[in-house]
Parts: sequence; structure tokens; C-alpha cells
Amino acid sequence: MEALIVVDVQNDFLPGGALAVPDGDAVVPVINRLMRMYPVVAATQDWHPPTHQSFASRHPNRRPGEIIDLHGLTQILWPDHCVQYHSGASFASGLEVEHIDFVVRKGTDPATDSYSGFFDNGRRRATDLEKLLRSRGVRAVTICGLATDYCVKFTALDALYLGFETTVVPDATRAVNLNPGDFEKAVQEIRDAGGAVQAAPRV
Ligand code: VGL
Ligand code: ZN
Repeated sequence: MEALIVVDVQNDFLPGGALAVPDGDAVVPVINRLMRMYPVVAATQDWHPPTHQSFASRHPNRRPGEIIDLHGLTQILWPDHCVQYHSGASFASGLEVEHIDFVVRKGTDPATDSYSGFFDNGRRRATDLEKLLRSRGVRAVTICGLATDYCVKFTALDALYLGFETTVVPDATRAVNLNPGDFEKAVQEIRDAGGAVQAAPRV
């Protein structure tokens, strides 16, 4: 059984959002098309409490983009984003959510960031995503969404780590690109870890 994992296609990652991914809205029609092709569709949702410690606003004299040590893990500080129950955390309005079989929320622990849909950044705690996929007999996953260089990449690397046959669709992702080339670098890292790269279906 094959599943599509739609990563963090939420308002705050679209142009105009709090952590806007350049051209992020371009993935929506591509993902709508992809969702029709998979028997199982999972979606992740970045779902932070307002006190989340990945927010620069929680650290005196710190700005978004700065890097700190957060309880032993390297943490990039972000603008406040995807705050639970706020509109920025909602799925993009154009996303055909009726195709989604289940939603996994992540980043709920204020002390730990969680880019991957499977584990927090320290792999200290797992979400329900692996269990939900395995209970449906899923052995292969295809990953799309936002952002290529953070949540898509780490979801793909963890899927490979867990033994899923893993494919990414780069055209159905967009990168934050804090540094130029981060998109290409992320795709290459996924390839190097054993992931496949697939072209998007034509919209
Ligand atoms: C993400 C930064 C912070 C993502 C989430 O969805 O890629 N990036 N939180
Ligand atoms: Zn986040």
C-alpha cells in the first residue's frame, strides 16, 4: 500500500503568511492532483502553542534566523507561526482537504521543535504517523508540501530511517531557502539517504 504525505500546507507558509515560503502557494494545485492518485493520504500540520520555544519572540534580544542551543539541540529561531487554532495554522484554503484520510499534528511540545512528521527534532518522541501508516498496510510513501529544506526533508529522512520506500516530488514542494541552494541541497540529501525523486503529474 502506498501513501501520500502532505507536509504542512498551511496558511503561515504561503505568501502573506508569518513564515512565508516563496511561491509556496504553487504547490496546492499540484498536491490536489497528487492526492487523487493515492489510496492513503496523510497530512501533517505544524501546531505550536503560543509559547513555543522555536519562536524568536520567546527569547530576549533574539531575532528570526538566529541559531541557538535549545535543550541540547541546534535550533533556528522562527517568527511566530502556526499557532494552534489560529488561522495561520489552518490548511491552505485551496487544498482539497476531503482527500485527507488523517492529520498528524506536530510541534506541540513548547520545548522541542518538530520538523519531521514522524519524530521531534531529537527523535525523542514519535507522533502517531508511523502507527497510522502501518495500520493501513503502508510500505511506501511519497512526500510533498512545505518546506523542502525543513519539514519535507526531515519527514523524508525519517521515513527512510523507518524503512518506508520513500519518494519525494520536488515540484510539489517549495523551500524557505534561508541560504541560496537549500532547495537543491535538500533534494540531494534525500537522494543520498536512499530516497527516490519523482516528477509531479501535469496540472
Ligand atoms: C517548518 C520551520 C518551522 C516547515 C515548520 O514546515 O518546514 N519550517 N516550522
Ligand atoms: Zn514550526
